[in-house]
Amino acid sequence: MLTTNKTSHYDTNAAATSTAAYISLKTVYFVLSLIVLFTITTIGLAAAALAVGIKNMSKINDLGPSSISSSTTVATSVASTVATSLQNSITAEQMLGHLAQLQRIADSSGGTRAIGTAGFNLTLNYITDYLSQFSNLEVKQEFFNVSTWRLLRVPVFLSYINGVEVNYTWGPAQDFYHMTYSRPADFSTPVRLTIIPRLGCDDSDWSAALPYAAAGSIALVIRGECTFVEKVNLAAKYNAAGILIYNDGTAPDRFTPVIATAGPNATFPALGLSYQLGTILVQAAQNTSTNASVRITIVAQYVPNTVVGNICAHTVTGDATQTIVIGSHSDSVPEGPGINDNGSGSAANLVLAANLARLLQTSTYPVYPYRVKFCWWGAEEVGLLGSAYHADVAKSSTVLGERIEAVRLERQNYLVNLNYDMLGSPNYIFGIYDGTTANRNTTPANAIPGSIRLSELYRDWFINQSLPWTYTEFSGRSDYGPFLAAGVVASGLFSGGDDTKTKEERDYYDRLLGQGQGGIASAIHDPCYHQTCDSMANINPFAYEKMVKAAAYVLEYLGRLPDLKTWLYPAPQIKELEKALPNKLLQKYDSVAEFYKGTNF
Ligand SMILES: *C1O[C@H](CO)[C@@H](O)[C@H](O)[C@H]1NC(C)=O
Ligand SMILES: *[C@@H]1O[C@H](CO)[C@@H](O)[C@H](O)[C@H]1NC(C)=O
Ligand SMILES: *[C@@H]1O[C@H](CO)[C@@H](O)[C@H](O)[C@H]1NC(C)=O
Ligand SMILES: *[C@@H]1O[C@H](CO)[C@@H](O)[C@H](O)[C@H]1NC(C)=O
Ligand SMILES: *[C@@H]1O[C@H](CO)[C@@H](O)[C@H](O)[C@H]1NC(C)=O
Ligand SMILES: *[C@@H]1O[C@H](CO)[C@@H](O)[C@H](O)[C@H]1NC(C)=O
Ligand SMILES: *[C@@H]1O[C@H](CO)[C@@H](O)[C@H](O)[C@H]1NC(C)=O
Ligand SMILES: *[C@@H]1O[C@H](CO)[C@@H](O)[C@H](O)[C@H]1NC(C)=O
Repeated sequence: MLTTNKTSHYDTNAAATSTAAYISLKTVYFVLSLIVLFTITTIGLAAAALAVGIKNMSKINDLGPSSISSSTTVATSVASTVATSLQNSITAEQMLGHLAQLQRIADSSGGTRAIGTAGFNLTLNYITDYLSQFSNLEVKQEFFNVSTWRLLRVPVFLSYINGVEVNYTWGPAQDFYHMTYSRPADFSTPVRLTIIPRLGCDDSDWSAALPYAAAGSIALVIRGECTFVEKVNLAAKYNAAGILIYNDGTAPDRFTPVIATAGPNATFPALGLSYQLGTILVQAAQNTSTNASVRITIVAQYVPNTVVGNICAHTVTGDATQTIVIGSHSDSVPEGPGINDNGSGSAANLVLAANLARLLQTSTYPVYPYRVKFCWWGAEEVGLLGSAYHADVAKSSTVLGERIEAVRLERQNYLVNLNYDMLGSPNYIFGIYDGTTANRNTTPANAIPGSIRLSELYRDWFINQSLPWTYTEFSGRSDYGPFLAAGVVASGLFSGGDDTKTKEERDYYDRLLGQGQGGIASAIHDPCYHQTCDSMANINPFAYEKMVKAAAYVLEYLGRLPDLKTWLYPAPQIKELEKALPNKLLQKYDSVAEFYKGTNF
């Protein structure tokens, strides 16, 4: 998850608060070109054919108390609630058991589960093996290619002011840090610095660069107002030789280097600087007689075809042409193990999948008329590539049960996509995607009324449980985006990322949860967002369990509706919306662009 999902919380940068995190270079990947080669191998995985991973897994299992090593954990917890509900079958321990395994995988793989690393592959093996061993779901993997850059050495950054060379220190809490997607660089001679006035968010800023034109210069830009990617895109438009985005020192967590992504359009080196270094360079660059210039060396290897996998597992009962898709992402960012982001979503999805599969096999639990498909998307952290890939394939699929065809609803097989990203943030909110905020320029009218209904269904669950809840932006910046844009109703939950808990929010949560339980005002929801400390200790088990119970409630509710399609796609409301909206979408949804738009400022 790379997004600030709430409106007007664009001014935090959790990553910049990092103090500890040094990254093992062996494992630092940064992804650049996102041209995904749409060659695909879909492998149906019969449980019997799974000899490979099982061996590894039993090794993993021996390490901990996860439900996988003792199938009884799952079995008993489900068995005792057989006659009741999916919701009652959920316990935090089940999710935490899986998270412990994901944490071990990250620990054994250089601290990350990012795509292109062993940690990512082991994550996929773990999910596949677990489902094959402990559920009767039909498991399928699909593979696609993503191009990445792998950082091979610590980048070097030198300044020359009045002829004096200074060599700065790389690191998230040091002087500078490379931005994800930065291109390699090796400036043999220093390149002049220039200052982009104001915030570098408009053409007028870039055409007023001082003392030199942006073209051919290294541009110094302060963070703020617009996203990092927007600044980088303008730097590209004005032919800058590189970009340095520096922190603004406006809060205690805004002094360390900006840690950010440059987005896939960067064609030049892009670094985040500390407030102090930014200030020094701006001062020097203002005065042309200092002859301020810099040298940057970034050594990285282009890895053209990193194989990334999606996993989907579906129930063996239910109508395939009416499928409920439950998604979460399986990758982390390179900077950390990704336990809340999105280990928490991945583990929740595993528990939902295994528990539902068990319940559906018990005689007292009514079989849903619909197929349920649980998916773990790869490469979310580099632009929602896994889910976008799957949705694209579904749009041209001729396989019954795997089709997205929003225009002729009777041929639409994927009825709804429920997305679970971060669910256990320490300073959490009970966040529900607000269907009313779907982008009207990229979302077909028929997906909107159902998405609003789903928001209300989650909300009512929290209200009934006397729990607080918060609507969060439904921006298309997570894995549901490609489905929504294809006309599939979508919704989901989000416990908060790099945005800040307000005092009002804290007070409201305090009121409902008990004095002192409402979290910390003015602190971000997940202080370990995209960092090494996004580990097991970074999970709030109470919030996590409630979120997954809410997810279970909604799944069961939908599964038991007599006419899900009509509930999700109410014709009168869709007609009304169609009248109000232009009959053609004004904008094509672009998962990569949407994803990076969400990057904090
Ligand atoms: C968890 O899943 C969500 C939603 O798909 C995603 O945005 C997030 O980045 C994921 N986090 C990790 C660590 O995989
Ligand atoms: C990925 O790229 C490699 C090398 O070009 C190719 O051999 C392979 O078939 C591709 N795999 C997929 C799944 O597209
Ligand atoms: C991960 O798995 C893919 C697909 O099987 C393979 O091509 C790749 O080499 C593996 N990567 C690592 C780091 O193990
Ligand atoms: C700058 O420091 C780095 C890291 O200490 C070192 O590898 C590099 O050689 C230094 N470069 C110069 C020009 O001093
Ligand atoms: C500009 O830099 C030169 C050389 O360092 C210095 O002598 C001069 O005082 C500076 N001028 C201003 C206005 O700071
Ligand atoms: C300015 O700096 C560049 C690079 O360090 C150098 O080549 C050039 O001679 C310097 N010019 C002056 C006037 O100092
Ligand atoms: C909330 O409680 C009411 C009254 O018991 C019930 O009718 C409704 O279905 C419940 N809704 C949810 C979402 O739990
Ligand atoms: C990259 O540039 C293209 C062309 O200007 C633009 O359409 C696209 O949205 C940009 N991508 C991102 C991630 O900003």
